[in-house]
Amino acid sequence: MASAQFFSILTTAAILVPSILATEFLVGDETGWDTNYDYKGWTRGKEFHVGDQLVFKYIPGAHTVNEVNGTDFQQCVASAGIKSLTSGYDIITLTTPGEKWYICGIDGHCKAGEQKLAITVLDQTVSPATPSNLATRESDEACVNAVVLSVSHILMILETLRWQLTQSTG
Ligand SMILES: *[C@@H]1O[C@H](CO)[C@@H](O)[C@H](O)[C@H]1NC(C)=O
Ligand SMILES: [Cu+2]
Repeated sequence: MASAQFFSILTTAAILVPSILATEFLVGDETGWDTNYDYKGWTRGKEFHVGDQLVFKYIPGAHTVNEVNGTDFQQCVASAGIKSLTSGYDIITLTTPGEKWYICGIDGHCKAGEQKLAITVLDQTVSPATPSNLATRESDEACVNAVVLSVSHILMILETLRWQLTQSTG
């Protein structure tokens, strides 16, 4: 009985820990996805990893999110991109490492309005903390520690119960 519970706890922890470690980035922070914003500046000091998510927030119809390749990014060509999103709250999960390019497909927004974002996605291994992302990494660690603590707490309770059971039957 205890071992079944033990495995279900381990499974829960195995599911929880990676999702806690993933970061969700709101592109452009309070500005969201818009023209005349410095997205290059926004990426400065940020680290993007496989499993993280980008959230593009804008008024539906006002903009689009087009994933393109490096050439189309330079030339602001959105027509034949990799994918196009239009919901106004587009969530992109970064599934592969490498460079990723996003532009707005509305005429002039990329070229004249600088509505373009280029990022480099690193693999999932946790990199050494840099001052700029130390805060998020520390809170990640706090979460992991909390999970580990509660798992060991539950195990302790189970152990106590088992001991009480053997006492009462023996
Ligand atoms: C980039 O994508 C366009 C289509 O949008 C394609 O014609 C072009 O060959 C691609 N360039 C590279 C370097 O993959
Ligand atoms: Cu736009």
